[in-house]
Amino acid sequence: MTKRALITGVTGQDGAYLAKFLLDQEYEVFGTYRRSSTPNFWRLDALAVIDKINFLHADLNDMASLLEAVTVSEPDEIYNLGAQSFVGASFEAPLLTGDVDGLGAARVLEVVRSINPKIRIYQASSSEIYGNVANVERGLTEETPMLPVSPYAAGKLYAYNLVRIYREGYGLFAANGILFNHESPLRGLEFVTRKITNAAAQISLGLRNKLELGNLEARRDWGFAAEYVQAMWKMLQLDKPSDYVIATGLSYSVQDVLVTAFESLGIDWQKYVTVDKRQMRPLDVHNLVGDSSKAKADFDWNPATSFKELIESMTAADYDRWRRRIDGEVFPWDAPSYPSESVFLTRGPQK
Ligand code: NAP
Ligand code: G4F
Repeated sequence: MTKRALITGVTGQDGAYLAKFLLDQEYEVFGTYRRSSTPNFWRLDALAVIDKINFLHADLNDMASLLEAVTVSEPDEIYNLGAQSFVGASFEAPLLTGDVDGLGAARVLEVVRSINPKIRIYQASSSEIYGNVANVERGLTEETPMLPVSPYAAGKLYAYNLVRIYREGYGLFAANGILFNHESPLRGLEFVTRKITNAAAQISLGLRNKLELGNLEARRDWGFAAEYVQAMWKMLQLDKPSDYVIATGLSYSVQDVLVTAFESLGIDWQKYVTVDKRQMRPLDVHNLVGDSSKAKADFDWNPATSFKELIESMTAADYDRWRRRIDGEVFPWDAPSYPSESVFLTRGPQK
């Protein structure tokens, strides 16, 4: 029988890759979207899945909309990817971030507990929840204590704990994926990797001449998003739910991203980059390295794309996009597209 999956945050980077992966596995895919004044379906358009998803209007702040989305879609699996996902912005909007990232997950769990406790839930947890713990180089595991240093991470830690509580207390099949940073050409432009690869492409084509960044010394464990969404799915196919670290095991600095991106286009980053204090956070995580031995042992997950391949492919994609735009080509993200009306599911009038 065809399995049904509901993805919150289907319009985001991971939502788009996961939707494509699940469609390739012959799932029927339902995805929640938020109404916005400008259509925001460009990633789904870029992956050619825009008309294969059933869209439901729902917001993690709105319990009624989540109840409706789960009732209508009748999913076997829910992937809760929706979030205010930008750590920097969480310092500007701590209450909203806590509501969406923390309480939003609680709402999803409550809806499942009350409607159909057999639905399996994936919760998008994050390596940010560790904060600045000691001995990072050994690799952070599922057992490492967590000490968040941002409102984003505090909200995600609340959600992480609630997943564990609902699993142990109510017997729900709920799993936390503690994913370390993962990137792609579909990454939002505000995140540091894509900010750099996009700027490097523009600089090399003469479209801009400076790039302002914050903390160049911060280190992260960066992998490729399309590989990470497969781990999400694998976690929900196990006999028993658990929490899993998903990471490459290697960390690189923001400066390493700069060097790799600019060198791949034959330019010297030092001529263009300045440090802008406004890009610094009140608190920042200095270094993150994950150890995904448990994921390897339980469901044979391994990252395949190296840091260099990842940053070079993102830079090449940005360069190609700007080059073709100069030549007059129009892209999905330039001319916002909208799914065909038939894929929108609405409540409609009462029968
Ligand atoms: P993303 O590109 O920023 O996508 C976030 C998604 O959440 C978007 O679809 C967004 O919708 C949606 N959203 C925002 N507020 C919402 C709300 N109130 N109700 C419902 N949906 C809402 O993030 P991502 O990189 O794909 O990450 C996916 C998830 O994994 C997030 O929970 C993130 O915190 C977590 N995570 C990401 C990483 C990473 O490195 N990428 C690592 C660890 C954990 P709009 O399109 O309408 O804004
Ligand atoms: O790219 P970032 O904004 O990602 P961050 O904060 O690590 O968060 C991402 O990964 C988390 C998993 O660990 C996710 F949970 C979260 O949703 C998100 O996807 O920043 C990376 C580092 C930080 O230390 C930041 O201070 O880069 C530093 N940085 C330096 N200059 C900058 C900049 N970050 C951004 N966004 N912009 C800069 O100009």
